Amino acid sequence: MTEHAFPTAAEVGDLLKGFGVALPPQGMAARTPLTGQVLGHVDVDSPHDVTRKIGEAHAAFEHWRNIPAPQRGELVRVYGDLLRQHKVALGRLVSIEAGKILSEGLGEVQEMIDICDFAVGLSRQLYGLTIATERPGHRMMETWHPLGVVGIISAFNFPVAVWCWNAALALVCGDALVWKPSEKTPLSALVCQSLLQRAMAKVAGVPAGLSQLIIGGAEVGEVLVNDPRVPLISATGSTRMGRSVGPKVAARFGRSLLELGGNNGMIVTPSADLDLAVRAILFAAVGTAGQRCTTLRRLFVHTGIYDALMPQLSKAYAQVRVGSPLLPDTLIGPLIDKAAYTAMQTALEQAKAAGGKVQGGARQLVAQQPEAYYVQPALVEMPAQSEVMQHETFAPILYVLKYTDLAEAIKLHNAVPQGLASSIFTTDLREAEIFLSAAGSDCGIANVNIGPSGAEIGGAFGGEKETGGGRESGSDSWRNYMRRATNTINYSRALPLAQGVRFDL
Ligand code: UN1
Repeated sequence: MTEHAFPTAAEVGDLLKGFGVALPPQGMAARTPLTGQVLGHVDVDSPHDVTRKIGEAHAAFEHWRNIPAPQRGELVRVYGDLLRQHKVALGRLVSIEAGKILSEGLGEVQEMIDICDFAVGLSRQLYGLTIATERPGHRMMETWHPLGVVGIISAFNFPVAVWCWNAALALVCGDALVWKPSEKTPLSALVCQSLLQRAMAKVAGVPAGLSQLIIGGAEVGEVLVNDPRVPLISATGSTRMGRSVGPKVAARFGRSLLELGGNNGMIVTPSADLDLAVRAILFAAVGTAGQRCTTLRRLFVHTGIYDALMPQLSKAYAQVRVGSPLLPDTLIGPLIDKAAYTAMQTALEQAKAAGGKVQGGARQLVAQQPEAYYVQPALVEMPAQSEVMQHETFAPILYVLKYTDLAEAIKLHNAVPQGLASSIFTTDLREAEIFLSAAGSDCGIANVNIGPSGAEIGGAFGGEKETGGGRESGSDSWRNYMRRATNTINYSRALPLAQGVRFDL
């Protein structure tokens, strides 16, 4: 395999062949944001195909739910091993398809491996409670059962890890999978699916239709979302997408697990370790070219340290290397497409109109890659938290505001519709604890002395308000993928009724 800074269709074809994936001559175009060029084509599913695939997944579920959970874990263990073997090639494909730098592409595959390990352990720990009953000679308990077919809708920015958070847990929980990846990243989805098929073939007793992949646009997702045979839809993407998906699933009394937009903030207090803060800000704000749902977008800096922090930050911004994400020195790869670039420029214009002072934001590598959208990250000093800061613009724009009082900063921090991730930089115990308290950050993720992004898989991941309320990945998120039955067992010879009710003939 020849490795270039800018991939060719031939290189990607070879890479896919290594995974046993062959592309058809026609279909939906798969592009790379590194050059904007078409890498190949993929078959698109019709609504009829989607309905059939859901049926196949459902039939597989009816078999899979009877397999003991530790044996289901064996499938995930084998899958994790395959991911270890193929980490480098899959990480590279993720970089090529999503535009993130190689170490982040590899990191994403590592997240898959980590969640597989987590799920394997979990396959022996799907615990229910035993509950004290008020009746003599009775026992009460909770049993967790497999839920059914889980529909997974994933976004371009984490094209493989977020699917795997869902898939690894759902599989050990006894569910079948139907995955609709972003139309922008079909190739890495084909590879994940092909590797999972390989794992399935290695483990005895796995039903053939257990994992289905559906490729296409919103019309394909719509069929999945509306099908009553899919009790859970786990969807990651924009708040706009969630607004469309959530009510449709609710209308048929399905469950949804939504991971939607973030508008993540950080407060830097006077006692903060500024060197640490600058490094954390840089990674959180410009990593993945500002295209993480956890990307740092709003920075609140205390007036007492503003003049010390801003020059350091500004210098760091000027030094960031933008270019091919496949080169080892690059820190920022391209935006996903032209629409992302246009949205970024529109937001910067709005910020300027609201009195913002903008550093950076210009397009890069235009002559070399005219069809790709590389940008210098933008640092924007704002006079107030104006309208543009209420929205998530999926690009590397960091808005900076001054504050004087922590309570006021927390209030501003929480005064946006989204509630995903947040952080405070402080060495003052009181400030840290206030930020983490009930009256502090209103987000699903609240950190101290680390940025808002780059979460480990062990914690529950997700956020409040317009972020959608879902929690996936670690902690007890597995419960989303199972149904709970409360069981009361009478082992006495009497029939006492609860609450002392009498009903004797
Ligand atoms: C996302 O952007 O959809 O915490 C997920 C993080 C990553 C996951 C981001 N582990 O930044």
